[in-house]
Amino acid sequence: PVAIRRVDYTAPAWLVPTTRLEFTLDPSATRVIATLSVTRNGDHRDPLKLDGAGQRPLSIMVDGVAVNDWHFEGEQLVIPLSGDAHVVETEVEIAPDRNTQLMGLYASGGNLCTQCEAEGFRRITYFPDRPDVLSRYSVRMTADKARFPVLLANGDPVAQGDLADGRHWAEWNDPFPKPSYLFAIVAGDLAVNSGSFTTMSGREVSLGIWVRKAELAKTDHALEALALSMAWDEATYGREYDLDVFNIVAVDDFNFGAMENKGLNIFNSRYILADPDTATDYDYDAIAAVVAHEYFHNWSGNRITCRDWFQLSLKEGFTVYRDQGFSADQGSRAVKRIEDVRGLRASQFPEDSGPLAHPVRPESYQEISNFYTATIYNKGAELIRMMAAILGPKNFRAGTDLYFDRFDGTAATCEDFVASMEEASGIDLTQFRLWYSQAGTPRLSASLSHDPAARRATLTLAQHVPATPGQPDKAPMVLPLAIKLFGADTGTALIDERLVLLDGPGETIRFEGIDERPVLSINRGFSAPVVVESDRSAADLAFLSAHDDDPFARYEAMQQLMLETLVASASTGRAEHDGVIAAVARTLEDPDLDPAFIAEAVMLPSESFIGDQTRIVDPDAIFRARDGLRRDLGTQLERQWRQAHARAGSAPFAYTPEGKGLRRLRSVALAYIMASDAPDAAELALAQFEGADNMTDRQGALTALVSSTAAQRDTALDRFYARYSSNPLVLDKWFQTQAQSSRDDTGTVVAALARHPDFTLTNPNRARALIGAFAANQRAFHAIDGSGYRFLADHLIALDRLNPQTAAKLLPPLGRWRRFDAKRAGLMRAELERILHTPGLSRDMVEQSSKSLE
Ligand code: HT7
Ligand code: ZN
Repeated sequence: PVAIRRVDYTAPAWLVPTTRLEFTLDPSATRVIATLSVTRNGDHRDPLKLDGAGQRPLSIMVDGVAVNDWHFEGEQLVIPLSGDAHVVETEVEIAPDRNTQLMGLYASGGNLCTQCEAEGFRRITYFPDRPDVLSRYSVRMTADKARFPVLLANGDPVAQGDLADGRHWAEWNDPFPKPSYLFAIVAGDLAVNSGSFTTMSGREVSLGIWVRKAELAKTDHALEALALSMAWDEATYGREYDLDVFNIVAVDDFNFGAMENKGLNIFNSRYILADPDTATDYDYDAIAAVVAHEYFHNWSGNRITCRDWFQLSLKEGFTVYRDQGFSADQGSRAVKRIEDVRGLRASQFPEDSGPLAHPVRPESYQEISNFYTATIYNKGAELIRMMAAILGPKNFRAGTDLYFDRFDGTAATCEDFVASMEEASGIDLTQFRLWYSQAGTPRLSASLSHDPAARRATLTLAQHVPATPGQPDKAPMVLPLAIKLFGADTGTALIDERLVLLDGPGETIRFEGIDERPVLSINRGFSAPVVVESDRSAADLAFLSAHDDDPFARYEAMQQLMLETLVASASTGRAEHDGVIAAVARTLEDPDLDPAFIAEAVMLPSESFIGDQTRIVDPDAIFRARDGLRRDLGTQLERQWRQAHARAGSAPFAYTPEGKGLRRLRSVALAYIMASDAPDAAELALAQFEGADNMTDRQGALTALVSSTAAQRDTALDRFYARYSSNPLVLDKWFQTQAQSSRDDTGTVVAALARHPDFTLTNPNRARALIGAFAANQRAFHAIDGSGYRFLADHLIALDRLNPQTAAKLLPPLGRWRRFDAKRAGLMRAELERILHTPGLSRDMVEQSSKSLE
């Protein structure tokens, strides 16, 4: 496999100022005529090289004359050109209905749609398919009118008409130069939920959410989220929308969440469709976040795109940071931050400490699709957040203004972004840039001592960045650490919060005038994405969980207390639960706390996060330790859980921050009541399931029941299936919930579900719901007989033949073999070897499996 390296970047030899595309659409044989105006870029004699994948040219013309002096270099079409400007026309035929990879032009639910990021455009036509070639596109589509009554493309509609033979045509024009990965068309039988938005300069924009007619009633939330996003980007970043039309189309078969194609976003239907009966609060939140994310890309991604794919985090990290800010402003900032940090720890931290670790700006890749990772997206967002903290809000906004103004209409780099921040603020970010080039999660040790006689507290900090593949030695990073001290007796703040920038291997900070014994609150708000190792006692953690005035730090103290308890009991087998139980009781009984915060704070760390704290993961011991603490919490606080459950009460469903918080607490409380083994627990869960007027409560009850052996479990699963078997998105929940069960028979149940008539590998959502959820189930996946590993490998090999991208994204759990005992490690490696040696394996899977074995 060939590695593409960042240092090898060279500017494109030819530019393509304009592109005309004519599609004659047919699911089994679509003709594409591409007319490119090309201009030589610089002083060279190189031929024109156009990327292609899977197709052959039917004809090639240069300046209106057929030519045959072209050849292939691999899949690149090489055309010698004598002058500095030419018009090149190619014609190809492609088969969308045989496109199971879902890249390029493909069929989904009888409609046709495209996915071009990162390198899908080359599967549609020959083109320099790289993000730094920006072109103005005009598109004409011709299709059967009965089958494809709606024809959409990027930009603004220009004209449409009927043909005599039952076909019709439409022309669209996008005035903004864009890279090929932002190209999109859709043809289908779709209905629209229309809206409008008046921009800050008074322009009227038509908004449309396009779905199958039967789903129209589920699109209001997405449409509202779109208008809210447009207003938020104006208010927060001064960014206005630029076309007359903004369309979103939902499709069922999609490799990712959504795609920000200029003026024509295409979405996985799970991030559009919502009504109370079928979508959870989590789904509603995710829909708003993804709609916002794709909309925000119009500036951070489309108007300013990436010079090359090594700069992917330039658009993705910044856009995640922007969508996180948007979501935080819609509800509770604290709860949003807790959710984001939990997500980072669940997906990015393990990536950063495993064989697939890579810097936020990678140095090389074999298959770029493998680099749409939590590191690029979520760690990338943390980098922007740290710069915002270091600069302060005013300077940060000045930096983004400068960046947007200076690089508008160009393909830029991460360096351009950081340099804009530096120039606007006058703050030197030289060392900060290491965050872009060094992989690995820094570990920070923090120790606070107190000398009452000298009235002084001394904080000793030290950092270490662990080795990662290809990076054995690391330099110290800049860590912005928000710090505060509280008096252990009075609970009062002893100093105001301050931002300490640790930029060396270690530092000692003195706080004068401290009489009372101080308790350290550090990395408040998760100001730096690091692992903190502190010597704070269990009593101090419990104190912070009750008294810290930063909700995130309060949550964090509780998590740390739980983690230390669980790690100790997993390794010694002895359970000492009193401290956690008392701290949880205090939180539950605090009348001033938001129920949404309580729900987050009282939830135990996941089994995988507990495992991340240990050198060799023992999934069975971790399960026993966690289950034991859950049971003790359930039993000893049963009265409080029942109160919390009842408090969340019977108010009719409303998607409001208050409603969401109460529902969240309700299901967390129900899960603890189930854990208490109270005789009526399963009946209570079934009653919540049956009485629910919304999916959040119903799914919460199903999740509480699915790990139990009570008869109510099967009743609920059967009723759920009967009610929702015709709704693919809800059926995904049915598969997923069962794959997450901690019952002893989950491996067998999941194997049977993989043979269920409703299971298919051709739909990525369904594959992820069962296979992905199973691989994240620590107990079942890591069964000591290796059956979980074998199951995953069998399905990834099968999935790779259909959809390599989706298969490769599900492989990383096998790559964590170094963290397990010799027996499990050997079994995991054997499955990785089996995958790697499968004949015809995709480049995506070769890269993931070979790196995972290194
Ligand atoms: N920028 C989009 C990435 C994306 C994608 C990547 C690979 C394969 C399929 C894909 N679909 C969308 C999504 C985003 O970050 O907004
Ligand atoms: Zn994105």
